[in-house]
Amino acid sequence: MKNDLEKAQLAVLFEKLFGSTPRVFRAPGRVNLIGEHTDYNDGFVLPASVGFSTYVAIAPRSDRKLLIHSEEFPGKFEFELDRLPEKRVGAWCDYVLGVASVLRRRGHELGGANLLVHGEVPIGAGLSSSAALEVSSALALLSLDESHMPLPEVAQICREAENLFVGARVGIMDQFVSCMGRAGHGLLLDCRSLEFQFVPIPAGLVLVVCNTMVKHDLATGAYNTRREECEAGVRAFCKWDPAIRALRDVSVEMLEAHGDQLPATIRKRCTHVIRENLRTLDAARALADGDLDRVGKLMHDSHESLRDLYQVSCRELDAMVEAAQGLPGFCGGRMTGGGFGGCTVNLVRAENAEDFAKRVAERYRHATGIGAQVYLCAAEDGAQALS
Ligand code: GAF
Repeated sequence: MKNDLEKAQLAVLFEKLFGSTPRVFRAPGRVNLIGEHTDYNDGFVLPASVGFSTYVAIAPRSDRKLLIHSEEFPGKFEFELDRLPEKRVGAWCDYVLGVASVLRRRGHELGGANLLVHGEVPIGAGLSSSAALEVSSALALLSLDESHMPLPEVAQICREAENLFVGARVGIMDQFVSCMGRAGHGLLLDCRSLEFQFVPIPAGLVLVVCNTMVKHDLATGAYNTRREECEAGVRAFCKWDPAIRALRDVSVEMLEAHGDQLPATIRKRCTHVIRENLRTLDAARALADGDLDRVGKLMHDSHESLRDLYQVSCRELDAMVEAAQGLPGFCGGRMTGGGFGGCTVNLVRAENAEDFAKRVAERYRHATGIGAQVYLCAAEDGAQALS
């Protein structure tokens, strides 16, 4: 219903702007239930796609220009398809351009097109507005030559766009779940093999996403540093077992045997990743069994590990996690996404969700002086063509 409405409104606007009837594509943002900073370590993640989406309307042009417009993001961009920039231009259109450039490099003959973007995923909140824009743009651009690409491949193209064009060394989680998410389910993904399974989220639970409304500047630099620290960990463990290719391959026994020979910071980062992988598998089982006490405990441990070992939390995220404790209907919560601001995710019983949202925001304001936004979400389906 909501998607039909968004599609119709965007199509009307598109016709007014460009004088032709578009096709419309949608891709959602995500929350990650558990499995943080594990994707680029070939590990496991358990995200869900949520009801905020980015919509892209597209229609071909007769020349070889790419026009990228949006009503809510600033700037109207025009590029020659045969002279696309090699690297980011420093604007939101980079996510679209990056995808176009990777598709062309892979041999897709894109023709000229007009694109109109409508994004409702909160920006900078750690809910993957960039993956939603990449994936919806990829589906739109692929429709130009009627290409049928399996969605997991679309996810890989989008990740490549972000790694090589935008210059952010992200893992595959966000793009994958934006493509493949399923209503009512978390998606347990093996980020090495890309095998996945859907884990039902017990009926009667709401995903309450609490936005701290802060995003610290540190985020991008620190993300890349964490990746380098993990790589340093892999190099160290390789000395003890040359078969180790990623932290995914390091067992807890190996960590315990050799951990004290690692520099303290590297040891902390490795400990987080190795144990977070186990917690993620454990949480997927517990969620499927409806063992919410166990899921809650694992989410709690995940947050502490991200705070103390991986050191990607911040005062506001900790305050938001703290604010949820003990509220009626609360089953578990933690920071979600890359960290240094953004959101927490909370599993809350449906009958308590409205009250939880109000009270968590009050407590957070009391602790930090900041007015939060709180979203009551369900896991929704991944990307799709709407027309
Ligand atoms: C960001 C990245 F984009 C993901 O790939 C993932 O690494 C996440 O941070 C941390 O789990 O969202």
